[in-house]
Amino acid sequence: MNRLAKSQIQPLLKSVPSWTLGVNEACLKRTLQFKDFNEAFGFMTRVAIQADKIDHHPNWSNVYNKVEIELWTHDAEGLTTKDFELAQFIDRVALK
Ligand code: H2B
Repeated sequence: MNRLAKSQIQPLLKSVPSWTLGVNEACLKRTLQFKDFNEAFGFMTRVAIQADKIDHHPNWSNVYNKVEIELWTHDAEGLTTKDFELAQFIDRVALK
């Protein structure tokens, strides 16, 4: 899968307004805060199951109720459409 060019990324970003771009369009970033650890880990579990299903995994960290996520395609060394698909999935899970 090919790394997206800057001109391709800008319109796709509109579909994931909660995400910001890393330096040099290297990744998509989002920080989420939940009520407590149980809610944060439940969210991570739902995302992890989907990530493994589509073989596309987030770089993330968790401290208590906070989850910091960075998405990029390691093989492409940048962003691909798979990152935007996973970001959209994460946004849907976060709303529940
Ligand atoms: N996740 C992400 N974010 N980027 C990848 O390039 C990637 C992945 N590659 N998950 C997959 C796994 C690859 O390593 C396996 C072998 O399919």
